[in-house]
Amino acid sequence: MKNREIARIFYEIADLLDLKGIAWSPRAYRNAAQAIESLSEDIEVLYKKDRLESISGVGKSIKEKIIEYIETEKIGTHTKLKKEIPIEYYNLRKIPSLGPKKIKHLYEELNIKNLKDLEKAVKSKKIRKLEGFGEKSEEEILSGIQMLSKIKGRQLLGYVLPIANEIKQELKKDKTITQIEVVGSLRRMKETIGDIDILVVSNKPKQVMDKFTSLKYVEKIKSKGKTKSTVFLDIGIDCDLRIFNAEEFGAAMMYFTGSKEHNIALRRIALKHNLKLNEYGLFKDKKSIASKTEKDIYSKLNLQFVPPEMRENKGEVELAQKNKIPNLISKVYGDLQMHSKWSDGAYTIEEMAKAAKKLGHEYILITDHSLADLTIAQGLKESDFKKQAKEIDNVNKKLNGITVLKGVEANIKKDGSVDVPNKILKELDIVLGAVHSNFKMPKEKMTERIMKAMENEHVDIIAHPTGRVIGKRNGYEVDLDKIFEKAKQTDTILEIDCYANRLDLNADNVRRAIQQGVKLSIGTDAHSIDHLRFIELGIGTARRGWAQDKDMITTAKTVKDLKKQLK
Ligand code: DGT
Ligand code: CA
Ligand code: CA
Ligand code: ZN
Repeated sequence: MKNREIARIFYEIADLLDLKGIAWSPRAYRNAAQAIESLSEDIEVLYKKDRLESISGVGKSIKEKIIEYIETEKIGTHTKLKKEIPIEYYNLRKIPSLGPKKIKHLYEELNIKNLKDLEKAVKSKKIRKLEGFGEKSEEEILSGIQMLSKIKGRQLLGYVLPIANEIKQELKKDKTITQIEVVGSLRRMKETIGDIDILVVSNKPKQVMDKFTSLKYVEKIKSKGKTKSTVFLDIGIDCDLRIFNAEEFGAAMMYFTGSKEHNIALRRIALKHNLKLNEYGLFKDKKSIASKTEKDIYSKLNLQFVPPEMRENKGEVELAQKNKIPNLISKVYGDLQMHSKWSDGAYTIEEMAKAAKKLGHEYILITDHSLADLTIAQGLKESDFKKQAKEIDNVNKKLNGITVLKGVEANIKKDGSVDVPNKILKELDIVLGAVHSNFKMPKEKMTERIMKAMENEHVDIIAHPTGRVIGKRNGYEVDLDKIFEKAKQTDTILEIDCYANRLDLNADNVRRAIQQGVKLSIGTDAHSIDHLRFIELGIGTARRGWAQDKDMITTAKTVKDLKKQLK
């Protein structure tokens, strides 16, 4: 399938056009890229059926480029742009303080083409001398580079997960594969992923390895053997495939799911029982006494089964010994944060609702941004709320099986007040408050600011409570213990924002919050129907934070039960 390649090229064209300062067409390329990326059909099939124009965002000119790629494996416009501006724009854009104009400037003045060039220039203090830059911006660039190196080579769970599943589905077509599991940090739902680990059972190892190393995602084969191969994928990380016997599969799953720390703790327990544990089984002397399933092994170690998300050696082994592993949440019935065309979302409320219904949700909350304070995103003006409410009423009349709730993601201003008047807030079903500006306040001031918003009787939920963005910025300074206390005192809910680069609260903070008795909600922060699937990242994060149904309000099956839990 060429869908992904074509989408990638279109994204790149959009970036390069942005750099050239062309206003209109980057958006068109991005829209088309997004649609192509999320197509379930093979784009070549659509091409053969002459149905390319049925893809949303694909008009005559973009259609021609798709055809050009399918027929010649390249797109002239793209090649030309790359020649004109030979830089790794996508990577440079990861530095938060660099926009298209600055990137262009850096290229023209200092010939900076990639992150390596950028780092060199910062270190030799060349950037501060440029017009429009200074010592301060050099510092900001450096801290951006440091932030990136922290997650270096790691990728967001939300981007790796669907690819890992596609690889799994692709491999599964080989009918000699009788078992296949994605293990490692992916199975534990860690927020970033170093590499993908896959285990299979098959009696035709060579055939499986041939298929694996020739998958379309493979950019380079790093090693290829009978029982283990490693490839480098086009998304920028490795994928390991290992083949085991069916008899050993449980032991292999346990070992390669990790975490390493969890494994070490288990091996210690095994030793206490005079047993030996490795990736092939649990052994007494030289005889294997359990290996086929993880359950068998845990049970032979006198342990309760530990859900993968808990396997970090952070107290779960002790709970398993006492048979006290919590019954983790597994399903939610709604999504309490998403944006529509009314602000910076890409789809209408009806489109979002239909897509959410397909995912099995009973209710969704539309939380478009309010306008004040925000300079980048579009938002609702006071006069828009009535119109939006009417639209939501109409959608609810039209659709069955899902309820659309009225909400807003209001900005918490510097002084802790929110930028939507109470007379509007009180008409809404659920109100989110969020910090989107003035991130650099002292800890005490920021804590007071958020606590003041929690005291507002209309503010039900604090969205993305710490403001961190993975690989981009740490959260603002805030005293979470005080926030938790205030949350309980005011019946304010804290959110797990499921967006791939947010996951905020993160797993550790989820655990702290629920230990204090704070209730949590879940919201994808979707700006497109494709983002609604991020709900599974939020559920994974909740599970990594040991959350149970009682800790979350979104486990309510009905709107009525949901609302009972709000102030
Ligand atoms: P990642 O890939 O950095 O996101 O994290 P993991 O956990 O997937 O780590 P990875 O891919 O290096 O290894 C997969 C699992 O294999 C890991 O979670 C535990 C197990 N493992 C790897 N190396 C060791 C080791 O030296 N000792 C033990 N006990 N387990 C190991
Ligand atoms: Ca891994
Ligand atoms: Ca690995
Ligand atoms: Zn937000």
